[in-house]
Amino acid sequence: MNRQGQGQEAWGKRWLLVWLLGLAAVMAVGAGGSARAAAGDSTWPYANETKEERDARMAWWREAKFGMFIHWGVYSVPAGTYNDKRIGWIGEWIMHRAKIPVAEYKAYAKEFNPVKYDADAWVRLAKEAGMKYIVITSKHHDGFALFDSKVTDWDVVDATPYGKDLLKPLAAACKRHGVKLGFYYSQAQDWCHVGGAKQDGAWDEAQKGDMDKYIQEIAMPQVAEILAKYEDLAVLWWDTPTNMTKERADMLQPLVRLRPGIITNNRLGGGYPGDLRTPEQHIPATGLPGDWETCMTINDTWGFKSYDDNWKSTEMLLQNLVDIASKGGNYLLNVGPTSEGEIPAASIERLKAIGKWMKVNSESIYGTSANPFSKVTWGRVTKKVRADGARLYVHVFDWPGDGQLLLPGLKNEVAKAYVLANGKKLRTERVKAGVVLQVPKKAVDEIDTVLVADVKGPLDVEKVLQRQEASGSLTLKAVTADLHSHHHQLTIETKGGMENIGYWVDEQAWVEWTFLVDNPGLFEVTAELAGPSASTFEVLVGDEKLTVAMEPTGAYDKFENKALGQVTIEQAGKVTLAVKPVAGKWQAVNLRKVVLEPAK
Ligand code: FHN
Repeated sequence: MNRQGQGQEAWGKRWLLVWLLGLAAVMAVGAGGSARAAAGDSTWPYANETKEERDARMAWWREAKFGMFIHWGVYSVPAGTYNDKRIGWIGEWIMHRAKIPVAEYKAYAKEFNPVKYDADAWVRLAKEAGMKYIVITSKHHDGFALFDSKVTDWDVVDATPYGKDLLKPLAAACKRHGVKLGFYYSQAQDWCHVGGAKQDGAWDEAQKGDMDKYIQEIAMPQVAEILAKYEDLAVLWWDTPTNMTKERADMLQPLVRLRPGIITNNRLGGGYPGDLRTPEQHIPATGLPGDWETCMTINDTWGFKSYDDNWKSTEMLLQNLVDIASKGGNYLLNVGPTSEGEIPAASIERLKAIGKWMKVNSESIYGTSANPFSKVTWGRVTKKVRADGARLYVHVFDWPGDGQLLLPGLKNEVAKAYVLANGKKLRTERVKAGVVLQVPKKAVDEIDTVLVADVKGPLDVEKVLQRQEASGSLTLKAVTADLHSHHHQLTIETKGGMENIGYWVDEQAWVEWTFLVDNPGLFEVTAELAGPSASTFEVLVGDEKLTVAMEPTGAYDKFENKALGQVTIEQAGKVTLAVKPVAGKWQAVNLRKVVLEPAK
């Protein structure tokens, strides 16, 4: 509603009160705080939290594992097209990418009329998919609020024909269905309000202004509004800290105290770590320390684009969920509804398919922790540790043709093993390399059949090294590599149904495999690689080094087998093979595998 005159004054007084309360709370922490946040600052509201308190605060989120991200706003009206031109990249950035003037962009709001919006159906869909929480864009970078903000008229109530708060019914539906609710809030970038940050600068005079003033007059009161108004709010999801100095972050951070116990992410800026790390559109190869959440799109956009049909398969989405759980993270999977309020059918279809699998197998996801084994090539493992042992959930993506599934290095006795979907008991056999589960001929689920193995006593798994095959060859796959990169930037991604080491842009990043050789000698080294540009790297095996000048394959997904040269392995035993970029001559390469074959 328009808050002119009296209304504005009343709001101003309320806001001042909220702000003073926040400030008082900050000062209280400052006086008593001995423990400090990683950022070393008392404005971090959980500075004095003990480990037990933190565990209790994070408990629901750690149990949940799977959430729905919703990017919804005025950008769903142009839906990727401006002046009859398809605008590249993600849909919610259309205003920025096409440099649409503020007044012109704001006119789209007149067509934002989500009459088909059914908050209850959205929450039921999330629940059916097995998602335990929802995070929705209360305000994205275009500055448009999906709630009835008293701070601005650039919101759904004042600027659209729909005229009703969109978040209220969602909050009510979440409460009804026991789904946790979080709000995304773009605290720094705001392309419509004066002074908000604009990545790469403003493109319209109407945007220019003082960012501190923007933080004080728009971001702070709006954050206070959402925290005060939506009492069940469980997550505050900051995004893109463009120009967010420590001083600016310090203005926003104390507000978090208005909703005690709320979880925040690491994107506020100003050096604040928040509660979660948030890898975007990729899964860190070996997970991350602490709590983390990979957010991902189902197609290639967050906000709705009418022509983006590059939908990921159910198989990929489901295996991503399992992969993330096996590395100890959460999966926040996005939907981008239309301006009429509909979630695209392709998203619904995939979420329902995931839900079907979750109905049978969700106990292998919720509340689980990371894989205890050295990397396995047939799938992933999640686990639940109990006082008297542990339950292993063995997720089989590639069903073994010989009916034998090795749990490498498992020392514990297996008390019982069965197929989760039908309870069918499995025989187990202890072998030198670990424990073998004798599995049926056919997988129960083509995408991921889950086997359960209950083991006795404290979990005891020895890291098992890959061994040379009887033929003398060794296939070193992407999934079994140890990745070394700054901020866990290197990752394992899937292209053409096969995993590769990807995001290898940093020439300091390198990878290695350690394996056992029984029959040393001379080996031919080949690798399956892809990359659009010429690139030079070294392959180091023991004391030997091959310098490889790779010809381009044409594209990042055009893989070719390349002969790299020959190396001699002198002695039987443990051997390490590393692949390292040559500084100054490196261009990103995707690597599927390195193969060593005895030379003829
Ligand atoms: O710029 C945004 C983008 O539009 C989207 O909201 C994603 C979701 O994590 N966050 C930013 C890019 O990191």
